[in-house]
Amino acid sequence: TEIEASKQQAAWAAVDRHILPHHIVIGIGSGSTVPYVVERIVAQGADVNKHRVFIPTGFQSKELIVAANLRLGDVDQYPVIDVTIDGADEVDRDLNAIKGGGACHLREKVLAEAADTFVPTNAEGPRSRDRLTHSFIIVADYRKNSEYLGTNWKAGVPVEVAPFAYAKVLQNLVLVGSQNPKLRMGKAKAGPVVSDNGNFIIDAPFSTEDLKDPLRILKLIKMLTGVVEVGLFCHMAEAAYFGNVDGSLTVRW
Ligand code: DER
Repeated sequence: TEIEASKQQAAWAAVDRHILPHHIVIGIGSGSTVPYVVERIVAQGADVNKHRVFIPTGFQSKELIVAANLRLGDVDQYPVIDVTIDGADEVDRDLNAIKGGGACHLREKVLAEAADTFVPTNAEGPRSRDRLTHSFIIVADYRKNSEYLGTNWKAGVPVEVAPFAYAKVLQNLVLVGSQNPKLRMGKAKAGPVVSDNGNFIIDAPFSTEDLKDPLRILKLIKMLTGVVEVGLFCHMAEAAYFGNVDGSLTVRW
């Protein structure tokens, strides 16, 4: 389909430009676009991949890496990652993203943040945040490319919560402006979706107006007791690749 072709196009272009021979530790995201990222990395050949280690953002991501016969690593062994490539549910004009459609956004955000390249101020001086280069790259089909968050993605901001606290968090999300937040229920499972971390997911819709300042909404939600992580990735992505319906590619940074 056009959507699958546009996912593949975005993924292949991002790998070709951002997964280079000297990149060793690579974060692999979750969802239906990242399989095209893995296939393109495999196509770079066993010689370059045998030196690399691949860090998953959840069970599905781990299965992808193992099935591709790539070396699996953990973020506790490799806390600094060269490049992380991941999908998104929606991306705005400032490269802020809604993520968590696949209920993997806690580990995704940890790996997105770990993909920082610190350039020290000078060789002698202490390593510092002289120039922080996020090597977190988003790949997505054209449906995700929006001016503002909430334009196309109507399911709400995914919020990972401790199961014990979910009812309180639902109430408090309304107080901070969410319209009709809902506990995410399983489709092929009776009861709520449970994340790879054993937590529940709440989908919290906010108005497009509110989501024009996603950082404000992120801070409001993150401060609610019982919230584990929020599917708003603000000022994190270095670039975003979108495949278009007509076969062209849009790259934003
Ligand atoms: O949950 C996520 O953030 C995933 O990255 C996912 O939403 C990406 O969506 P995709 O299946 O369209 O790639």
